[in-house]
Amino acid sequence: MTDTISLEDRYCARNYAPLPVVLVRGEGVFVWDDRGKRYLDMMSAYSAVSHGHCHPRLVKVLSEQAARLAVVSRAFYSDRLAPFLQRLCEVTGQEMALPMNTGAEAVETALKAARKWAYTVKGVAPDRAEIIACEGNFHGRTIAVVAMSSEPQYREGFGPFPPGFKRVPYGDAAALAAAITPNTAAFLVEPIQGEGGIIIPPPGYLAECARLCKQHNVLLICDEIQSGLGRSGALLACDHDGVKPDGLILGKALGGGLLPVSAFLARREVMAVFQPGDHGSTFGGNPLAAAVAQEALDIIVDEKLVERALHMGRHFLAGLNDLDCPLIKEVRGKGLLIGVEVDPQRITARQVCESLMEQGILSKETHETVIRFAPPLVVTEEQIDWALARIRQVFTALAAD
Ligand code: PXG
Repeated sequence: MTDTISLEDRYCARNYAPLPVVLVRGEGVFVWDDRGKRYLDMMSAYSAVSHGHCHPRLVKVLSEQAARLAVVSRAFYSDRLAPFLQRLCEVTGQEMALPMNTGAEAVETALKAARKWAYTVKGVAPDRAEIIACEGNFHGRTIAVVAMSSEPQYREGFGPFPPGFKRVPYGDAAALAAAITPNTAAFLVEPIQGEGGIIIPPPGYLAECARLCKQHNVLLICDEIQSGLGRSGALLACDHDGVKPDGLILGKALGGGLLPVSAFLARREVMAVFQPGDHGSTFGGNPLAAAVAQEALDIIVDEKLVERALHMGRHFLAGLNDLDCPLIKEVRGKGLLIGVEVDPQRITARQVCESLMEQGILSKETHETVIRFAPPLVVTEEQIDWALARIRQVFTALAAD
């Protein structure tokens, strides 16, 4: 184990600080380290592994498609892309999709769509389009995306940044109303802020934002890369507020935990801004990704992963609320996207994650104070109860220290 860790430290950029565990195998909600110890994965690769590790149906489609045709680029049609995007549009209620690979690329795609829509449809003067984002947002790591970030570490040393972005407090529709100008192209928002600390806005917030956007001819673009595809106990977290956004960004779980697959989806009128040559990606929409992602969507329906996330999430949240430990400041979540905020005067989230790891539960802190619990959506009630017993032990032991 130490060999692997020191080798990675020598050859891999130190842009992460992993917990000291070397994982070698995964199956369903479990992963195993190089000593054969089993862990319940409560992180799911930041929600990318909603289907569980190495889902047999996904592995089968992946290997069959890999042996048939994997990558051709969008210079040609493939028999896999159209059926995948048709299915994706049907399940999300959107009209058209632009396939990419990582989340940040799909966010960039949304920003480009919004700007070009502002110039060609809304009539904003050249280079004056503004996009409004939220304090505490997380939309990825590219330069344009971190230009929107309020987190100093994500920005420091990476400027200068492109102009045209503004921020408003999250959860405050009045602040959005005050920030909108005739040049506003879009409001970009996470229905639940994941990386920001599992922050759930007040009920009705998104519906009020949607009303304001409609009133001012501003696109409402929801980043559901982390919150979408069942994670929050609804197919899309914006469904909780009955909102259908003008633009929708998906990633992570769309690739079934096997491949990076993302997409920007929108109404026909918005997507129509893209002409051949405007935007693209060598790998975006490749047949291998399309086949896996289509199967991933089918599994969400067949295995009722949305309903499972809702019920298991309620059970898990109730159990965490019962912990009643002085180290815990707040427990919050929706579906299986749950955060436990600890008192920074008494403990760091990292210490809790390290103790959980010893007990066979993998999780990862977000910021210094929030422990994220986001298991694969296939998790069972017994597995949650098993985890709750260990989480209780860990908090009791740490509180006694
Ligand atoms: N939007 C949201 C809401 C996300 O949570 C992204 C966009 C970017 O996705 P990609 O595929 O480009 O990473 C995310 C990603 C990290 C990190 O270390 C990223 C996420 C969560 C935790 C850590 O960059 N979410």
